[in-house]
Amino acid sequence: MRDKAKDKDKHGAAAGAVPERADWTIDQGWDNYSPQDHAVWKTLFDRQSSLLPGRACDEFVAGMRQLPIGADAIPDFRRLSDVLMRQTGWQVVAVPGLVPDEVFFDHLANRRFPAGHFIRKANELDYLEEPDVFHDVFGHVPMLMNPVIADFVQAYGVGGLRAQQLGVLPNLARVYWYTVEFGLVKQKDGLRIYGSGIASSYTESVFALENPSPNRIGFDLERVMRTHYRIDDFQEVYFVLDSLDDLLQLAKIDFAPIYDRVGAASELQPGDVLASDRLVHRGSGQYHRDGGAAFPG
Ligand code: HBI
Ligand code: FE
Repeated sequence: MRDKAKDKDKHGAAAGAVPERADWTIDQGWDNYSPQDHAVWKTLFDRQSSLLPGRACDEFVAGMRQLPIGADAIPDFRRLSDVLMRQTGWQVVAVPGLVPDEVFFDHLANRRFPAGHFIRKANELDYLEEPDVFHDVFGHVPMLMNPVIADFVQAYGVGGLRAQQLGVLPNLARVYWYTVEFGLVKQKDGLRIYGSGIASSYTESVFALENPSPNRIGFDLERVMRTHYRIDDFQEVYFVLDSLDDLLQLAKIDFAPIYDRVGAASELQPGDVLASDRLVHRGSGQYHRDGGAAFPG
């Protein structure tokens, strides 16, 4: 799972945080990372690198292979941006943590991916309050090397600014959550991870693909827009694309009539199943019925 909601203001940024710059970017300060920081990165990197083969989608593996991302040190965003810019026109900019929605959307709309500059502590490897450099760089950057995801995330930024004005941001945020963060995709050799929240999580990389508890449902835009999600535990449902190219259609259609239809429909709980759902796997729901994660607090 991703970040547990801290006391955040309505946009998600740490309540009361004051940015250095209007766009909330900061210098990554690569030289300031301690040996402990790099050691935590190595632990996380080595765990995922042994876990993801056969679980991460081909596009994730291909993107990672072309990037200066390795075990021994937290990557330098300037070197990531050099490669990313040539491949899909994106760059990685450092931020202190969650930034206000409109700041986040403006960066994405301009192909700037805001990545947390900090890394979690050794005693909290599987518990994230906010996206740190491992979630953002290991999880998101390899997928931004893929042209379809690169276009889709930029379209999300453009769409986010508009959704805010239309007052339908929660509906659009669910689309990002159930794709870019927690999406699964079908491959010839089985279900694979493309969502960054899963790819950067040791425990959820297994749960999302192999645990019998969650539902796995064929992606449908309106269905996803209506469906609440969990921020404090594994997801109760994962939506499955037949191909990443299915996201290209989403970046092209006009969401306004869809927002209207979704607004008139009932909202759905994460564990709900509809007769109209294309069920890939009907979950038992056992994990969440048993109370979910054993995380404190
Ligand atoms: N800020 N740095 C950062 N990373 C995020 O993923 C992020 C954010 N601010 C807002 C946000 N996500 C979500 O609230 C929007 O996607 C809706
Ligand atoms: Fe993320």
